[in-house]
Amino acid sequence: MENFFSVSDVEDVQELLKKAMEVKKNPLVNKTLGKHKTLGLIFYNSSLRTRISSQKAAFNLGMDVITLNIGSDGWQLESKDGAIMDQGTAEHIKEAAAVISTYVDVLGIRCFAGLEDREADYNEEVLQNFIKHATVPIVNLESSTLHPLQSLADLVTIETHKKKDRPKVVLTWAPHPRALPQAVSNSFTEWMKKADVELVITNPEGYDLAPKFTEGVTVEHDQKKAFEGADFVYAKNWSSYDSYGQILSTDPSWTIDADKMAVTNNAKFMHCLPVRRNVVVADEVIDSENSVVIEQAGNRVVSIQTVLQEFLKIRWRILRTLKIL
Ligand code: AN0
Ligand code: CP
Repeated sequence: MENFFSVSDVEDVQELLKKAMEVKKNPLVNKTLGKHKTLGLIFYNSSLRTRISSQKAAFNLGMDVITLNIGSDGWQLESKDGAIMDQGTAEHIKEAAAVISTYVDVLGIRCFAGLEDREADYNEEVLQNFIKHATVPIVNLESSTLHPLQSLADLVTIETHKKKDRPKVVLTWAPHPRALPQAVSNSFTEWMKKADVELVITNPEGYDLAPKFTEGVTVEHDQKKAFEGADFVYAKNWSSYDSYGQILSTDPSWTIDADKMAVTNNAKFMHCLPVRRNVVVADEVIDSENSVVIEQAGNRVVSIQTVLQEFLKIRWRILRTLKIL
């Protein structure tokens, strides 16, 4: 693994899951692996879980952490190649990525979708530029279209709670007053396709995710039908992909409530958080004993720690050296 940008960077998802379950069981066995190594974290957007779980995981490995909030602390960074920089941006990612690489050993970046220009978002300009110009491994802390650390934590959560070899997992759209990215849902879909689960996605018409993610997956526009027999219900809002970035519906009949959960196979309720109560999910569901959202968020330490461990092991440095030679 050279970077952790998408599921495609992972050679063997089952193997990584196995390592993650070990980390969950024994988080401190590698407490000196990261001695004298530094994790850099760059945030273009807000975060609670990603920021704190990354720090916690680094501490579990004996690493130091440096965080930079672009926007409030850092220079505005340019991501377009060949840009004439006479507007708002003061520094190009080309220099920023190369410079930061001299200070840190692994670099995490969060930069959400702008939700205005679909092509620019789906080209992943910011993260791809960092990958191109950094000389240390890049970890995706949620990019325009993907949130793989969340998906690995989700996979750990499902592995922990599944009662059959191939559980039915339903990813359901839910209403939200703001336009949100498709990153969490895209990523969840691509990771579940590599896991041993029966995946069904349910969303209103007009909210189908990008075909490259939904290819081969059952998409059901009748939410209640999709919920039948589900072992896991994963709720998330996303804005439209077809009418890019738009809110086409805030229909409260899509809110996850106890009536809908009643047709499932006593399903566990999942959400990546932050969640808007009584808009996305009714209190009666998120407060029920079937809700695993807090443990799921706790597994964010497990997912980033598993990834950091991979990069701290000698193999990565040999790969990078050979490439430079
Ligand atoms: C973000 C999103 O939907 O991508 C982050 C989720 C982890 N959510 C919000 O902005 C509310
Ligand atoms: N789930 C998640 O990534 O949360 P934060 O946005 O708080 O980091």
